[in-house]
Amino acid sequence: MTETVQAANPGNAPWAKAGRQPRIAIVGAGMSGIAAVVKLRKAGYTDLTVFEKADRVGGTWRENTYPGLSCDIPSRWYCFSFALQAQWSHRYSYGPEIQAYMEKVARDFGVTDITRFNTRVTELTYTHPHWHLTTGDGEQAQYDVVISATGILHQPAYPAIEGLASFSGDCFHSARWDHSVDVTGKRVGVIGTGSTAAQIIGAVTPQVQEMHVFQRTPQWMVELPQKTYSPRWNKLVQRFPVLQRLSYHYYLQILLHTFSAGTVGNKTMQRLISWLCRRNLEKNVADPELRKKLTPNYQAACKRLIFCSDFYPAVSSPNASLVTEHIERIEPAGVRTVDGSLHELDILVLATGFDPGAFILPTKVTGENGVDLATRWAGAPRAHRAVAIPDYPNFWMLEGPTGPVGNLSLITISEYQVDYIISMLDKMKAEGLDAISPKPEAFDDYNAAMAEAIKSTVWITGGCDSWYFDASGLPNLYPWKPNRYLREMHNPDFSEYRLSG
Ligand code: N01
Repeated sequence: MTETVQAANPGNAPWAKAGRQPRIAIVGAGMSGIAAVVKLRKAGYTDLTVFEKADRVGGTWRENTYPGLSCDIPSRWYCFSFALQAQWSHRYSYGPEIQAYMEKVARDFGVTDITRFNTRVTELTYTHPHWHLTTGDGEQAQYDVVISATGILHQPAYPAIEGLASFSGDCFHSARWDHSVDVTGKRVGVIGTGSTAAQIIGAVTPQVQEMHVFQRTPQWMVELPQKTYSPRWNKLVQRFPVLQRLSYHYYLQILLHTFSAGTVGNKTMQRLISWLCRRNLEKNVADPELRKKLTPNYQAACKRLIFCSDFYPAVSSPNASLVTEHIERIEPAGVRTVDGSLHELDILVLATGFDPGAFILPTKVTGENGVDLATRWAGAPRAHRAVAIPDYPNFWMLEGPTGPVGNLSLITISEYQVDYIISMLDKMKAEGLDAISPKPEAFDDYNAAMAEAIKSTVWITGGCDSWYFDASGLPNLYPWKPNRYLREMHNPDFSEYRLSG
């Protein structure tokens, strides 16, 4: 431990002027942290330390272990461009396979070697031109650059429902699945009908005695065109790596130009998404009453579109009931709804989502002039091009606020963001700069343009509420086509930045 502190404090001279490597702290060893290490090293930045609060890499794929966990982005695209893999068992991978892939890539590329596991970063304080990092153990160290790779949805949101603590059965959040509890033959309740709930309900309903689905708002969903890859096909892909690369780009382009384009104004795509959702509902839910209850009153893709083929058959099965009456309170025996019914349960699963405004919080991040990040954001996190914030020099975010998240591979987005950060580091190196941060006026102009553009996206025009909305009353998302964002990441405009040194 002492060794790390000493190594991190060899001197106060700014790295680019002193002609040495920048000491870079990366917070989080999920997929964006892994991407950062591999790409930074390849670009020649080798003095890297990763801080990971848990005992393994993997981020969201380590935290989420619920039954049915899978990724609705095709496997051949949901992977690192520098570590394409031929051997995927399915077109859409299940959670354990993705977690194994993350661990393998982290091992193969030496990420685990430089990761300090079980080490939570609790404070980051900027004193020109360095960042002072404090861990949960009270250890302190100094870095030239900090990269936040914490992900977005990592703080479970527990519903504020009266009596929740009084439930006498087993109760847990979807992201804290209790594997010691056997659901077989039990009366199970699931609160929520988002992407997570849909996967859990699809997987668990056939095993349980009763499945009670507590739906506050219906969701649009399309079928997931899942398929098993044959060993023969995987062998062929392995033998001809060009097929891996072709598949990667094929899925990237398809998603960019279809579902993603549909959310930011492409009317043809919007109509196609709506049609696919309606057809899915009509095809897979025979009971007209049930279909009515499952039909949203807002436009498809307004909330994050769900890709799931198991949910409708599960909720239509004889042991399932869809409860649309609102929850009044939770009692020791189960869930009481406003119509007075008590839904008696053995197990209650809270598939109620996450705090979408967390990002690097609750780490206390203090920028220039003592500006506290949580205070600055005040529930409406903003960043310049989703990666940087004025008054927080040499601090970069992967998957930061207002990025193009949604039905896209976040791995690709992270990789492009790392390329952007590398351009900034190269600039600092070439010009001997001490610090780099967005100009407040560039940040304001960018965010004003986003606030205007977002009004015509389906996230607002679609007429729904979702976790995309923050305290500003607007969705915390990139309002233009995601390929524009990818271009921006590869063409940084340094005139938007304050370059000091
Ligand atoms: O969470 P959510 P999630 N009483 O916030 C309901 C990603 N993901 O974990 O719609 C009753 O979407 C809430 O109801 P309402 C993906 O980006 C990806 O499912 O607010 N109900 C909603 O139904 C996704 O968008 C994959 O009215 C309450 C649900 O809980 C994101 O994670 C797989 C309630 C929360 O849905 C989050 O998905 C899974 C209350 N008090 C997830 N509070 C992939 O395949 C909340 N709800 C890549």
